[in-house]
Amino acid sequence: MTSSDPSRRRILRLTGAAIAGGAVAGCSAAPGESSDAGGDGGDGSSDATPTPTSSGDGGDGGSGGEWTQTSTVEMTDELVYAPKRIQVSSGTTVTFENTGNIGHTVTAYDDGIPDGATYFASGGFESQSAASDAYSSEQAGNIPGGESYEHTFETAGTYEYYCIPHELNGMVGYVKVV
Ligand SMILES: [Cu+2]
Repeated sequence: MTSSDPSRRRILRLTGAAIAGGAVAGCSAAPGESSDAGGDGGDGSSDATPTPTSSGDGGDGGSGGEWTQTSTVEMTDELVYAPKRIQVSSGTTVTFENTGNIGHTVTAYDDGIPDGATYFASGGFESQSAASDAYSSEQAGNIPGGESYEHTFETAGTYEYYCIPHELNGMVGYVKVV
């Protein structure tokens, strides 16, 4: 169990990009890279359907997804969290690192965290609506390229979070705490 697995990470990134590809046209910020990333996008969770995955994915991380044991999640210009699903032990601090140029947020769904768990969102907001409102008005909570956000996960269970500006591109991720 090493903390990273480059080959798996690459696979997840590619499938994630393919999933996001259908809706990327809506994001005018993508520099250069048009997302003709090919692939079939089929990691079993969504069958590459271009429909938004806001909360329909459920709190279990979707069906058939693999859980990567790592404490680092990259946010990329492909508008994905990579890996999309990670598993950590209780007490682990997870770093969400923006490795691209496009800004992102890490914003938990109010109803996507275990009972008794602490709400988390980049910008330090205490609820999804607070995070969403602050982002809308002044882009608060934005994580620019090269910067990162950390959160320590204590309560066991599955957490679902999303990127406010790219939720409709399918930029949603999961953390399973065991
Ligand atoms: Cu994003």
